[in-house]
Amino acid sequence: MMCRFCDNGCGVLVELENGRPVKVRGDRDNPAYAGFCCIKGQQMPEQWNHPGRLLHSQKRMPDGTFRSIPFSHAVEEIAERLSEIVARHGPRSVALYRGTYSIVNPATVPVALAFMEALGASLVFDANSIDQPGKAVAQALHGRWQAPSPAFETRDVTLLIGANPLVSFQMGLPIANPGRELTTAIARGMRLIVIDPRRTETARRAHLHLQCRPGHDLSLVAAMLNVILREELHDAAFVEENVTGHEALRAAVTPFEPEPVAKLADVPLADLLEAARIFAAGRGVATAGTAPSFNGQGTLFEYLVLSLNTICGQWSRAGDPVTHTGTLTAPFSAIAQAEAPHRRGYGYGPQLRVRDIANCDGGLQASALAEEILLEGDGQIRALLSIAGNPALTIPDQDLNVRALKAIDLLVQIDIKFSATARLADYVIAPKLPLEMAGMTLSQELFGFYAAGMGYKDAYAQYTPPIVEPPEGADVVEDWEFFHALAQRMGLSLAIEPAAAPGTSSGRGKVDLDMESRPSTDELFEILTRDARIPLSEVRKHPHGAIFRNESMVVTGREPGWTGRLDVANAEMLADLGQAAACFNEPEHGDAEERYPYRLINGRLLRTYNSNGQDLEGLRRKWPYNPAFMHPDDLDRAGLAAGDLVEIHSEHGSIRSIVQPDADLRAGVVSMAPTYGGLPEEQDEQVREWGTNSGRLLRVDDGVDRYTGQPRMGNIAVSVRAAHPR
Ligand SMILES: Nc1nc2c(c(=O)[nH]1)N[C@H]1C(S)=C(S)[C@@H](COP(=O)(O)OP(=O)(O)OC[C@H]3O[C@@H](n4cnc5c(=O)[nH]c(N)nc54)[C@H](O)[C@@H]3O)O[C@H]1N2
Ligand SMILES: Nc1nc2c(c(=O)[nH]1)N[C@H]1C(S)=C(S)[C@@H](COP(=O)(O)OP(=O)(O)OC[C@H]3O[C@@H](n4cnc5c(=O)[nH]c(N)nc54)[C@H](O)[C@@H]3O)O[C@H]1N2
Ligand code: SF4
Ligand SMILES: [Mo]
Repeated sequence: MMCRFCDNGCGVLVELENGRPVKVRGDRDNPAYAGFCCIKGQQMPEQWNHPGRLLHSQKRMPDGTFRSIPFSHAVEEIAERLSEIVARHGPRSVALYRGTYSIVNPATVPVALAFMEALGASLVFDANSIDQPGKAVAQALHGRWQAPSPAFETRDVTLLIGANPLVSFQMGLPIANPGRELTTAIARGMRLIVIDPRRTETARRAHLHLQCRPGHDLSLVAAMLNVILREELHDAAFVEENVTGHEALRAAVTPFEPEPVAKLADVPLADLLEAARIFAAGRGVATAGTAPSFNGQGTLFEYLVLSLNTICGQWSRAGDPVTHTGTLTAPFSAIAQAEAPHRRGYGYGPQLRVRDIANCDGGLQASALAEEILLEGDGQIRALLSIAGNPALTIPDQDLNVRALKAIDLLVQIDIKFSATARLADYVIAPKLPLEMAGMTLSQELFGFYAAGMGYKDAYAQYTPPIVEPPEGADVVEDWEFFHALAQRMGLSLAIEPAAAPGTSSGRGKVDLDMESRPSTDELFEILTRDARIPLSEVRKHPHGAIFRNESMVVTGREPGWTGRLDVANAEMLADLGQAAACFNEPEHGDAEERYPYRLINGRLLRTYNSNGQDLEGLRRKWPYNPAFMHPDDLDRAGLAAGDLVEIHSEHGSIRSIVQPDADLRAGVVSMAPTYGGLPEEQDEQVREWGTNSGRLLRVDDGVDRYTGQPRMGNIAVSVRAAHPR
């Protein structure tokens, strides 16, 4: 079966005893994952049996306690309250938040979006907006190469910036079994370059690790472009044929001289030069993780990464093999030609009332949700349907978000447990766990289109049937069933669209769902994969998953008369770059530098997945909380020892945390796993048990990316000092 504890979708085997899951291990017969299964996936039995798991939907009583309620009653009551709200305030007063776990079941998002559309409601907030929304906007401004980046087997260089794929299983190495892929690639000579303030699990295996100060990624990439263009190391033939604006880019990166940039980022100049030269000489791809997107200019940064790939010609050419040919998505062609930018990618409807934020290709900005709930007047959000995310812990400025979620008229949360958000909800819908639902690798496949260097390396697919029944007496549903049932109650008709890679929509349009009776999950899966290259029925014949390579698929040559070009000199991007150039060597945090001498960064832990898994004993053994990791020398200097309670202050707020040494971190940096802790009022007492929410140190209006609305979420100026238990 397919593990869905995280987005990696491992092929695993589940041992059952009397219909109950007891053990999970990797499936050696799975051709892509080859027996891989991490410690999180192994906890699925504990998660299934967990006393905190919700087996019934919950309703908040007037006294604040929760009572179990049959799913059908919950739907009836929610439909009634939503209808009232829409009748009084219009459909704009109803918003949706789609969290990370909404991709566990590929039918969830399509049905939820269909519900919103049928309701005429347009405010759909997306967790991606507080992740790497600039990636999609940058792509729109840069244009798209209609063939993938070079196949992983053919790469001789990989550049990772603020990404740790050996822990995150995403971002820059093929998903499935990235550790094994990296070992093989390094053995055949691929050189890995990592830019990260921590000597991470991934950086340890790098040919070159630039252990930079956080927050200098934009300058570092601009300096690499400077070196490459100045030394004429770029792919001149590719640029000549396919790119517009490289002279303007050359001029714009001129101020980013490698010497001062290396000095400010505190990396050896020789290493920065070598990184630029190796990357330009090799065949490969540069991919960034979350960290650089958190530094206030994610769109511009991602635009520079795309430009770096482009001027070095890091895209497949005519005749190159295509290894990821798609399986559950519609067939697409790979053509060695540029699709010129033809849309803005940001600044389109719906327009929010606050901070001049509108929608963008990276999703509607979730950090504006609280303000839209709290700001009275026309267009105020009065109901929020929150699916499989945890906005009370994950959106920057926790105190503000929790205040808003407490104030809203109707909060419905779909959640497997009483998460921080669920505890604020009026209704909690109890969903099935992945073990109890069919699944398929469609979401994983679509990752391949998120950014260059992501997704599967092969045309792999798996379908998994449900493995176990929900525990006896449970009244749980699949997430999408909630929206279908709600639509039925409210007299709405839903239609969903088959999944397709960007730019390859079949044009056959949407499919109406049966609104009389509930469709089956398999029926929905059939619709979603209607145009698939490999029919779902074929994929289902391979219970261990299979690779459906199309050996004959190669990149074809440019179409006759084609004139599209990739743009590396978008006017707004270069204007922003000019501004960045004017101030890149000024102290970043101004007057705050002295009072807040450390920089707080985010670093994910292997044993949890965002806010999920923190309650499972099997995962709590190493760290039940999220430590504030610091370099041992910094701890010594501050008179702190492992396990000490500290106060961490930023200009915006303060939290309590427990420090732990990490000699792999550079000095001056504090690294914490984000999205931990409970509600703000509980955190001081529970810091050793559940950890702390570092999002309380953030502001929603500080360091905002002007294209996506994403606030600064990393590289926060902080102070750290010993605290005494209250
Ligand atoms: N300060 C700071 N903030 C951040 C980040 C950061 O690095 N620093 N990272 C950001 C990023 S990259 C992201 S993607 C967002 C994530 O933000 P969200 O998507 O909002 O949060 P998650 O913690 O992924 O949501 C997990 C929720 O889903 C529930 N859940 C778990 N399994 C299932 C299931 O099978 N079905 C259903 N229905 N629910 C399930 C869990 O109980 C939990 O409540 O946070 C962002 N916030
Ligand atoms: N085990 C596990 N896996 C996960 C998740 C999880 O919570 N746990 N979350 C999932 C989600 S939602 C996402 S979006 C992905 C994220 O995937 P990644 O982006 O790979 O996430 P991280 O592991 O936090 O890696 C970020 C790296 O950036 C470094 N860093 C911090 N600040 C800076 C900086 O200013 N510059 C540079 N160059 N580097 C910096 C950190 O030290 C860290 O090593 O992971 C996914 N996978
Ligand atoms: S990496 Fe993700 S999908 Fe694979 S076993 Fe671990 S939690 Fe499950
Ligand atoms: Mo994320």
